[in-house]
Amino acid sequence: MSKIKDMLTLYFIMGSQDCRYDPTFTLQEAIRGGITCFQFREKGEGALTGKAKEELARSLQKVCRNNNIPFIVNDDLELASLLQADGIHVGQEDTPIDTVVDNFVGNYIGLSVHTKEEAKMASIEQIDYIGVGPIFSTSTKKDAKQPSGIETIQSIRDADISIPMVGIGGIGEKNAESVIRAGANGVSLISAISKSDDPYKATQMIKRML
Ligand code: 3NM
Repeated sequence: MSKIKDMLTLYFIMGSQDCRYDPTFTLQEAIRGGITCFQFREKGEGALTGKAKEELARSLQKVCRNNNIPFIVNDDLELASLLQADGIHVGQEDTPIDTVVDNFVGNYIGLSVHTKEEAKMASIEQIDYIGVGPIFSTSTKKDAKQPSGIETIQSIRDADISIPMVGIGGIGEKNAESVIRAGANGVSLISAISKSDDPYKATQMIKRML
């Protein structure tokens, strides 16, 4: 399997606003439990900004580097470039994808899509993977769209769109396997790990399902 597909298997996303415990500890535990990629998404109510955001990003990046886990920055081209992050991820309403493609020099560019039509428009030459969501209902992203179920993933695969793909939104131990079975290369998730009583155990349980 290709490197990017392996990397997408268990893709953990979080920012300080999502964490029950200290973010650096949470990330360390998630890595110990078996995540394959990390996205720093400092966004929404209570999120850090400016220097505090940068400092947290640097500390999380260090944890990733020490453990050979790719470090992806969500929708902040300046920070991603400053830190020489491994990748950047943007949504449909974030920094325009063309601006990201023209300016980001790291390895991976990810794009969020919500429909098969948006997936069709994602150029495989320019984008390394797509995040498809929300699959199930989520309370983590306040402006998330209506959940689509696994059908969107199936319809993207049925349309022979071969770009690497992860599902997102409301994914946890009980439904992760169904997302993979529908055709995704991996699952991405926030609260199932970041808000768990035991982020290490929660990660391990999800990893076993994949
Ligand atoms: N993007 P949780 S849903 C960040 O639909 C994000 O594009 C989504 O959080 C999308 O795993 C979502 O806690 C939140 O449900 C995912």
